[in-house]
Amino acid sequence: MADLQAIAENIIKGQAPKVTELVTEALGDGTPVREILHEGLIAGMNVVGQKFKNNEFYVPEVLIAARAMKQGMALIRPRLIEEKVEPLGKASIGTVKGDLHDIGKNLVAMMLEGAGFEVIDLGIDVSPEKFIDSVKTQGAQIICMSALLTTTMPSMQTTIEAVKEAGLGDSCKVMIGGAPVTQAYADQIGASGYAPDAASAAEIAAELLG
Ligand code: B1M
Repeated sequence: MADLQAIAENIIKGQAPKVTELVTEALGDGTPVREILHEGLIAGMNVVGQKFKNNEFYVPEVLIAARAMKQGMALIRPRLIEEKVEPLGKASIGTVKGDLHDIGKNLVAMMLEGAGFEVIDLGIDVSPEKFIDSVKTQGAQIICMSALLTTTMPSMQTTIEAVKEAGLGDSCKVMIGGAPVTQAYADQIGASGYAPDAASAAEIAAELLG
């Protein structure tokens, strides 16, 4: 019988080869792919998120755990599609127009994926039009915007206004974050949510779509 707890523990330790071995074994012995995903991979990433929030883990540990998670996901993804396992939701994420910082944005993307979201990563320097296109053509249910510069924060407001003008205000949520961003700013520009760190971002996104 597959050891799902061992998969979770090796995600936390960032042991990608061990995760690959255990996930392959689990798929081989017929463990349902949903269980491998939720009780193995996501369970491990949840602990990583909590440790990051509590300052027990720092960026390098999270990146190493995320790499292990990605390898496990690559193995189960064909089976998830085959068995039509629904993601928690579809999120598009990007650093806003004019802003090239992507370390925090990448962490948020990984935590979203680790929580069970399908993530469309739009990269850096993302215009309002590109965010809107991710909703219209790819079915994103939540737009996640990151900004690290006070000078690029207004692009978040421009995007929110463009979302409303495009008539998508009811069909998609908008979450914002990044070092200079605050809850007060999110309230001021009418964002649906704000998260101070990557682990909270995954929790808030799940709440917003729940
Ligand atoms: Co830049 N930079 N930088 N920089 N840089 C800052 C942000 C700055 C504070 C440094 C400083 O002056 N002390 C300053 C901004 C000042 C301001 O606006 N108030 C600054 C500046 C001025 C600049 C340039 C203008 C410098 C210049 O060229 N004169 C330039 C701008 C380029 C541009 O974007 N157009 C620039 C360039 C760069 C580099 C390219 C050299 C590099 C970026 C490399 C990269 O990202 N690939 C860089 C870096 C590394 C930084 C610092 C040192 C680190 C940022 C970082 O990655 N932090 C930064 C100073 C600092 O913060 N100490 C600085 C780690 C990361 C994990 O944290 O991104 O905050 P963070 O993400 C967190 C949370 O904020 C949250 O979760 C993450 C994990 O917990 N979060 C979200 C982030 N996005 C979220 C989205 C969410 C929810 C949560 O929902 C959607």
